Amino acid sequence: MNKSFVWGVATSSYQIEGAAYEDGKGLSIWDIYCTQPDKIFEGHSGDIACNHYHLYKEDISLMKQMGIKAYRFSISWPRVLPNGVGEVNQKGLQFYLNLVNELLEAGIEPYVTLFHWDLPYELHKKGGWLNSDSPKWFKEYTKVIVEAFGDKVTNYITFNEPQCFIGHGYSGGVHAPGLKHSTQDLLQMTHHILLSHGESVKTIRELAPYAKVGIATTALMHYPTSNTPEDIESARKAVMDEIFKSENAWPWSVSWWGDPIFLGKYPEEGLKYLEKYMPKIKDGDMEIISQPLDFLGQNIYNGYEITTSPNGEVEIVNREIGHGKTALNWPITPKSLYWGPKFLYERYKKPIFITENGLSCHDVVSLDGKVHDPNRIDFLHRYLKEFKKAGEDGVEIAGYFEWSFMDNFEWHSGYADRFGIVYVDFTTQERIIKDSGYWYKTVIETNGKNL
Ligand code: IFM
Repeated sequence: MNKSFVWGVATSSYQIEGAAYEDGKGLSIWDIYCTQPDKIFEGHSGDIACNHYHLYKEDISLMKQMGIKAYRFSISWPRVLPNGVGEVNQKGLQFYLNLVNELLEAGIEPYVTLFHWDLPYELHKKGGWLNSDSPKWFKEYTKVIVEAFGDKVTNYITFNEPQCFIGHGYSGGVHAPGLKHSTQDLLQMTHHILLSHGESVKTIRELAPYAKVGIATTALMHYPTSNTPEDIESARKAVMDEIFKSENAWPWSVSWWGDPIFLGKYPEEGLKYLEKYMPKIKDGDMEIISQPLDFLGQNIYNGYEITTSPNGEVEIVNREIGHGKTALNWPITPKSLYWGPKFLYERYKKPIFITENGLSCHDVVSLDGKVHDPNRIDFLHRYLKEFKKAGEDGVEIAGYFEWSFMDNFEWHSGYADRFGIVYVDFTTQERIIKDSGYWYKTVIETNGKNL
C-alpha cells in the first residue's frame, strides 16, 4: 500500500453509543422502532448498546493499543438536534467534541459520517425524506456539526448506505421506520436524499474548505468467472445495470446513487424501468447533487460470480456446494474486493475507500480468556489481498475501514451477530481484543506488506 493509505475501523452511533435517553438527546426512528413488538431479535435495542457514550475514552485507548490510524464513526443527529432542526443540544454536541479531541490526542484521524440511519423522530413525523424540506434540514444539521468541529475534522462522509436505509427501512419494511412505500414515493425520497447530500457537500466546502468529502455507498459486488473481456463485461453489467431488471431491487443499485453524484445524471439503464415513476427534477437539482467529491467510500461484503451465456447474456454462476459462509450466512467472496473497486474506479474515477468490510462470526470467550477468531483473520486476509491487488493494477485505493471496531447492535438481529475485532460482553461491558484485532495490528504496522 502507498504511504498515505489509511488504516481504520468503523462504527455507527446507534449501534454502539447507548445513552439513548440521556443528556437531552432527542428520539430517533430507531429508538421508536425498537420499542415495537417482534421487530428486533429477542426485543433487543440500542438503549445501552456498547455504552460507548460513557466508555469512549477506554475504546479510543484500545484503538491506540491496536495501532489503528483512523476511526470512522457517525453522529446521532437527534443527540445534537433533538428536533432535527432548531435548538442545539450542547451536551450532545460536546460528546462529539470530546470524542474528536480524544482521538486527536491518541493520534487517530476522525472520519465523520453525518448520517448512519438514526433519523430524528421529529423529522420522521414531518414526513422524513419525503418532505421537500429535508435537504434544508440536512444542510442545517451539517452546518452545526462542521462549525463545531472546525479544522479538527478534515474528513466527512455524508450518508452511509442510502441503498440500505431506503431498501430495508422504506421499501422492505424490516428496518426503522418499518414502512413499505410505493416506487413513486421511494424515488422521491431518493431524490431528496441526493439533494441533501449535495447541500451538505456545499456546506462543508464553504465552512471547511480544507476537508475531504465523500459518501459511503454499498452494493453486491459481482466478479467475473474468468478474465475474458466478455466475462468482465458481464460482471460489470451485473453490478451496474442488471439490477434494474428485478422489480423493487433498484434501491440496492450502486449506479442509481453513484451516477447522479459522480456523473450528474440518473443511469439510463435504470430510467428504462423507472422513468414513469420519477419525481419532478427541478432545474439546478442535478448540479446540486453532483458537487465534486474527493473520494468514493464503498462498503463491500460479497457478490456473485458472473459468466456469459452462449448467447451473450449475463449469467449468475451457482455457488459451489459447501461454499464458505459467515455466521450471518453471507457468502465469502474475496474477489468482490478486487472487482468492485475496479468497476467503480473505472466508472467514477475517484480514489476508493473501503468504508466497511468484515463479517459476523460465532465468537466466544475461550477457557484461556481470549477470543480466537481464525475465520475472521482468514476472511480479512483474503479480502485485503484482493484490495491490494486492485491497487497494484491501477485503482487508486485510499484506505480501508474494517467493520467493525467492536461487537455491536446489528439492527434487526440485535446482539445476536458479532462483527467486531474487539469482543464486547454486553452484560459487563468488558472489552477483549480478539485475535483478529491483534492480527489487524500487524497488517497496519507493516502497511499491508504481510498480506
Ligand atoms: O452493521 C451494518 C452497518 O450498519 C451497515 N453496513 C453493514 C453492516 C453489517 O450488516
